[in-house]
Amino acid sequence: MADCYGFRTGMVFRLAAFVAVVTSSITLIASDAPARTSRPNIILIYADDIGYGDLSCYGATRVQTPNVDRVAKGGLRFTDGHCTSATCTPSRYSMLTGEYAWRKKGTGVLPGDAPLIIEPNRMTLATVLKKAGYRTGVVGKWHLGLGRTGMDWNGEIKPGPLNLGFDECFLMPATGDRVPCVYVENQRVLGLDPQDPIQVRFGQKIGNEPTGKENPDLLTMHPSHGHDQTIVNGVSRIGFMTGGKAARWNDQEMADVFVDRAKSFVTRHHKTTPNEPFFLYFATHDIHVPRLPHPRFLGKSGMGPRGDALLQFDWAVGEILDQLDRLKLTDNTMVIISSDNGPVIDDGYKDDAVALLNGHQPAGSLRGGKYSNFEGGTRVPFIIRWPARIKPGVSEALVCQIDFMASFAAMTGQTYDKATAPDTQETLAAFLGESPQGRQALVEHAGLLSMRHGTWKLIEKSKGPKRSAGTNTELGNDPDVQLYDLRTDLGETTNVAEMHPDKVAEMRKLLEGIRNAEVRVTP
Ligand code: NG6
Ligand code: CA
Repeated sequence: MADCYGFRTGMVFRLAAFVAVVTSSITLIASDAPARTSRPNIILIYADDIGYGDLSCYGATRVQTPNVDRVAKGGLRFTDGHCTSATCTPSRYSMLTGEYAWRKKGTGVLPGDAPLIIEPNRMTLATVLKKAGYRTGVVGKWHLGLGRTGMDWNGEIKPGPLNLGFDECFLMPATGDRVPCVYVENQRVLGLDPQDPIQVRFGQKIGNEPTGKENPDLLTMHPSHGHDQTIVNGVSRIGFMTGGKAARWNDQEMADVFVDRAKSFVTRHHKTTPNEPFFLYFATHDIHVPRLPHPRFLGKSGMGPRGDALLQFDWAVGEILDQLDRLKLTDNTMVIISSDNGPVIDDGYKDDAVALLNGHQPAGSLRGGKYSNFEGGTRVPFIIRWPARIKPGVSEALVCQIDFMASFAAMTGQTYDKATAPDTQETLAAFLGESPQGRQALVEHAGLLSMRHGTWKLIEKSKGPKRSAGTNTELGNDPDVQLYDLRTDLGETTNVAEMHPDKVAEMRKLLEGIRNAEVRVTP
């Protein structure tokens, strides 16, 4: 941890020095407050592993997602919208903190017993909105660690979201395929029997419960790679747990449970504090592995559990939309739909996802997917609907989830802390469809850092493997530097680095500047 803080402090110091020069020593940056600030309700629906081509409003034809399409039709659909990273934890970290996760060690995909990786009381997206008078809540997948190292899951689970600006939380602590397979409501495991305490461990077995490796006969879904440790509900997971039997989730009911919680958050705040806006961060488990949607979706997509989970995600979106309609909140609620990384087909379980794809292209016309340096890693569905303010349409602006913090601060007339949120940029006009210009530049993060500048894309040299062994994703590694002109080559098929040495040099310099935090690129 000492290293980690040393690294961060050094970076923040250099950045702060730079910011001080350009802002005449103001530490708390007041966002350029628009003449008229507004406080719509905000529901951020954050999917897990849904790719650029997985939704019908982004061109999918084998699967239909009418509820997501409803949001796209009534809002702004971005064709160049990004998470920051090609996996979950770093994307969520960046979105909530306004800092690129790669600046800080220990922000890769976390085990289920990881301590909270965002410093308690640090300013987050939720804090900014809370300062603006919002009621704030998070429902669903967290995966940013909870408590401190060695935390007892049977006691108070803290620090967590309640120390980061959220008034309430209802969580899956890590991922569906990682223990502990229990829900955490505020600071406790829900439904825990004190006579049957939970213990969780990664790396080494704990307790005597069957595992996928030792007892494959007990499995109802088999791993294809990894995922052979404690068996919960017939599915072996990553990590070991024992006890907490009464508290364990039922995978097939998970979407219903999260949707109920999300809806009750909305209803409660609408009833009790009708004059205050709310911010709900609703992070679904769908469509991450293990894909075990409710039986009512089984077989409905014709594409196996992955397609069925997509239908379940779409249903969840529809439930939220209907609820807003019923409560007459639609007009002044901003609904955002996006995803934490690109798509993956076989992510570790034999669920026929590859065999039943049936021509479906989860990343659309992009190359790569989850884990990849190609665009498929971070370019994801990105839709914002706010009927009272946003004119429906399609935007080609380069936008990123990391910019919610600065942009919503501007929208609500709030400040945020530039020293701890160095990478968030105010792109509110792009989010609202009032400008075709989003960011000029964005660092995309997978195994490497890649640079976007306008429609150019630079991928650093790498001796890494071409494909990931388990998932078979094209990772975008190449011993030569790669430059793509996405305007004419969205699928990153033709490396034009040799034809444009000046552009390569310019983008490398830009990337180095941002990496060393000596350059700020303003939108
Ligand atoms: C990988 C898991 C994968 C998934 C991923 C995290 C194996 C072999 N693979 O390590 O199944 O859980 O981590 O996904 O264990 S994410 O969407 O939360 O980033
Ligand atoms: Ca994910």
